[in-house]
Order: sequence, then structure tokens, then C-alpha cells
Amino acid sequence: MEKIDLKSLENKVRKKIEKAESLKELDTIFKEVFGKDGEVKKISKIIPKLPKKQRKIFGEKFGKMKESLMEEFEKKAKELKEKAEKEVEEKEWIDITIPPPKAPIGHYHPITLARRKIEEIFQSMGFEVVEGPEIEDEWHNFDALNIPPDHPARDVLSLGKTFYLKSGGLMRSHTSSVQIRYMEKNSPPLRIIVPGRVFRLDAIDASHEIDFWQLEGLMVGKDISVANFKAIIEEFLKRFFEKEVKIRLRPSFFPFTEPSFEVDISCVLCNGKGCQVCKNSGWLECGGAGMVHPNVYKNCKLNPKEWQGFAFGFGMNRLVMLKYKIPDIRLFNSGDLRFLHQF
Ligand code: FA5
Repeated sequence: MEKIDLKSLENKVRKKIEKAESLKELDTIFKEVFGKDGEVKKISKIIPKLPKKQRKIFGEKFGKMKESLMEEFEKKAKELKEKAEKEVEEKEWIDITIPPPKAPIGHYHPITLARRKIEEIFQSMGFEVVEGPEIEDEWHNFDALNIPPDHPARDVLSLGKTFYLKSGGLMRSHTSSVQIRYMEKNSPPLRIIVPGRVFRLDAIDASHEIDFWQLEGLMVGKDISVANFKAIIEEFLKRFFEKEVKIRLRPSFFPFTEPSFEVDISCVLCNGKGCQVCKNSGWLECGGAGMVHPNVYKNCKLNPKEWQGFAFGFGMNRLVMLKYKIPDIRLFNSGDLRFLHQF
């Protein structure tokens, strides 16, 4: 009969329990001791074979050892469970008082921002904001504006640069078409602006797009003059750029205005002193303007002897580029969010 050293077995198991670092490890040790093929089972099998007297003493000792090891296991298990819970608590600790990260919000396109500002300024001066179709017909885009089919003036307004549609009609090449649409339906006195998209088959570069914006204006009454035009435009520019801006009118030609002029504004970047953007001239081109041609009134069934007024058509992208110091017109339609996020 082999000698069973309960004491050393107990010490061995106690040491193992003490060293256990996780519940899983402890469970493995438990199975080694109390499991099917565990040491305890093995001893239990031996006990009935012992002589009666020895059996009783040994049995009692063995029972006590089992009990005390069981207690030890339980104690350790409780300890390890608490430790594990504490670790989870520390790892998964959530501060519910921290504000959540801000949800990303969209930005307005600079054209939209400028458009709103422009509309607000002109509305405060009694102008109505009007829209017209982007797909036009020859009558509104050319003919009614005193640009007959065989007239070389069609070249001035980029006949070869107009997008014609297979289905008939064309993409409007300027917002002046809306002058006609409005005067066909409304009698003067009138004051309107038309901020709108226009399309031209131009070669794209830093200052030319094929899909850009114009700001049209029309003011007609009994005695509206160039002086009114100058005053209104200067007031508009001052409020748009938030600084004093001078304007200069140069003689020009448009079939739908007489006289016609090119409108220059004093450079808003160098205040007219001369810089790279204005090519040291102190002036920037901003668009065309003039007094509405008598034929335009006639084409809208209005009496040219009765009415007079001015019209203008500015490059809106140009105005926005100057306001926000945008160096390249191509950025507007680029869809580049890094650009848009700056506004
Ligand atoms: C016209 O389109 C006339 N309808 C303007 C007008 C209206 C004159 C009413 C008189 C009375 P023009 O083709 O010059 O004119 O264009 C006006 C402005 O649009 C230009 O000064 C320029 O600032 C802008 N523009 C023209 N082409 C482009 C382009 N490809 N890309 C960006 N801006 C352009």
C-alpha cells in the first residue's frame, strides 16, 4: 500500500491555488484535484481498501483536507471574480457627463452665401428677385434682345459658344433673357435682379467656366438714368464688399443697350493702389451695362417713348471670388469639400 502524504498534497494544492491568476486557471486546478481523474478521486478509491482502524483516522483527515481545500478554492474564486469585475469596471468606465462629439454639419456654397447677401441688399432698395428658365429659346436669349439671327452681334454674345439642345432650345448664355420674360408679363415701373446660372462653351481657365453665374439687373421707369445706375451699383458694392468701392464706366457695345458700357470697380483687394489681381491697374472688370435699347421695349410690347431704364449683367463668380479671395473659378464646381468647408 503506497503511503499517502495528505499534508504535502494539501500544501501542493494550496500553493497552486495561491498562484492562480484567473478563474479559468483556478478551474483547471480544481479539476486536477476534484475532477473525475483528480487526486481526490484517486485517494477516495484507496480508502475502502485500508484496514478498518486506519481507514477511520485517515478518512477523517482526508475529509477535513477536502473541506479545507474546497474552502480555499471558494475563497480564491471569490477573490479572482472580484478582481476581474474591477478590471472590467475600470476598462469600460464611461463618463456620461462628457458631451458627445459634434455631428458634422454641411456648409453653404459660397455662391449661395453671396446670393443671399445680394438679394438682401437689392430687396432693401426695392428690387424684386426674379428667376427664369435655364433652358431657353432663341427668342428670349437672342431675338427679343435685338440680336437678329444674321447679326454679327451674335458673335459678341458667343453664338458659337452656345449649347444647343437636340430636343430644341438652348442653355441660356446670359441672364438677359429674363429681362424679356419679365417685361413680357409686367409693365414698368419695375426693378428686378436675376441671379442665375448661365452656360457657355468657353475654354475653361482660372477665370472662365462653362457653367457659371450672372447677376442681371433691370430698372425701368419714367426717368431712370445712368446716374441712378451708378448710385445703385455703388450702394450695392459698398454693402456687398463692406467697404467704399468706386465704379468706372467705359464705352462698349451690346445690342440690347444704348449707350452700353463695361463696368469696372476699383480693386477691392488693394483699394485701387494696384496689385497682382488687378494687374496693377487698380480696376477690375465686373460686367456689362447700359440703357435699355428701344427695340427691346418694342419686342416686349412696351412703348420706348414712354419708358427708360438701365440693365446690367455682372459675372457673379467674379464678385464672389473678390469677396472671399478665391483664386480660381474652377473651385466653385469642383465639389471639393476642403474648399466648401472654408465657408
Ligand atoms: C453679357 O452676358 C451681357 N448679357 C451683360 C449685360 C446685361 C450687358 C445687361 C448689358 C445689359 P458678357 O458676355 O460680357 O455680357 O458677360 C458678362 C460678365 O459675365 C462678364 O463681364 C464676366 O464677368 C462674366 N463671364 C462671361 N463669361 C464668363 C465665363 N466663361 N466664366 C465666368 N464668367 C464669365
